[in-house]
Amino acid sequence: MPLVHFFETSFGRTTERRIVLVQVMAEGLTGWGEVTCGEKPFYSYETPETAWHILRDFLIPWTLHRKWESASEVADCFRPVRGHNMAKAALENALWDIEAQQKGLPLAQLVDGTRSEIPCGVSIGIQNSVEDLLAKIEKECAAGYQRIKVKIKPGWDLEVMERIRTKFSSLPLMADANSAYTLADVERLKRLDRFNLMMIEQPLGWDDLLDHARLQSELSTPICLDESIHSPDDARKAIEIGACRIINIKLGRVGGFTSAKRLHDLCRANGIPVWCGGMLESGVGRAHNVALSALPGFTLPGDISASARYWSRDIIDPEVEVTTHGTIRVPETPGLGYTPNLARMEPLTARRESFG
Ligand code: OSB
Ligand code: MG
Repeated sequence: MPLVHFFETSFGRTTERRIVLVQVMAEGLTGWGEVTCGEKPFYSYETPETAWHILRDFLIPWTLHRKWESASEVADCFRPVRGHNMAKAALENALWDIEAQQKGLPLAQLVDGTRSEIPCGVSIGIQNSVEDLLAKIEKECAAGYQRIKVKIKPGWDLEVMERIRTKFSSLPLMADANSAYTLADVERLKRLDRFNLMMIEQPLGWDDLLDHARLQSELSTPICLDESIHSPDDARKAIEIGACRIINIKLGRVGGFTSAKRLHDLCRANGIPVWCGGMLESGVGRAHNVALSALPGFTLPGDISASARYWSRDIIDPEVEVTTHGTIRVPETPGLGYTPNLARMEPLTARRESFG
């Protein structure tokens, strides 16, 4: 699926998504899940190829022809595979979709969501010029989004923030570095404190907690961890050593709803706000993100914006839409609440494999 506009982070530019979807048929119902990994192993080691392999050779054989009482049982069965959380999440989340349909409940309600409307922010990538970035921020503010996140890296940081703050002095603003810095940059990162950012996301190593704790003790801006948190246990350790004050939860990165719910509960018990991250998902993954964001601990606006920001035509009906006050209404119909459109997927499909 070609993106409407390229998306650039400190690890590179994406113009086109290649997405693995999982369609599960059980007891006359169909559930959907999305593997949210990038095309290249830059955000994490997972790619569409590794996900296909792990699903085909391990997770699908372990899941087929078994009686499942609940989607919540699946995570334990997947435990022998170390990592590969995005492959796991796609299949587990499809089963949550089926369970919600079986019980006649909206997915949000099945996973203990309480909100009827969720607050939304946008993530704006690195642009060709600061002028382009300022124009994009202006447009998204006008659309009603409740906070703006911009991507930063060394050389696209202090000056850019200065220009943003000159024009938008009180805008709820944050920065995401996607691991572009090291502890050698502490002085540079400390200079971000003056911009009154809601948080700085994942400034240091993708697999690090300790250095983030060191950095957090030097910064007044809260650190939010993304790449470093793969499980409730990672979150417990991060909180214990003070590596962050906020956590971004992504269903794929943490391995599905079971893990995401536990992580949410742990953060809530510890007074750590969470929000739902995005991975440039198609409508399928986007629908799962909407359901997750209905949980009560998701108090900060997430990176779940309208389908139209990414796709000329999304693969679900209706598409995800955002209100003029920057929210998404949580669907009230059973299951995902959005219908995957097979006819629209067909011409986009490069490969298909069935198991049964
Ligand atoms: O770090 O949050 C991130 C996209 C791809 C990989 C990593 C990230 C992102 C985003 C975009 O920030 C969020 C979105 O709009 O889907
Ligand atoms: Mg991030």
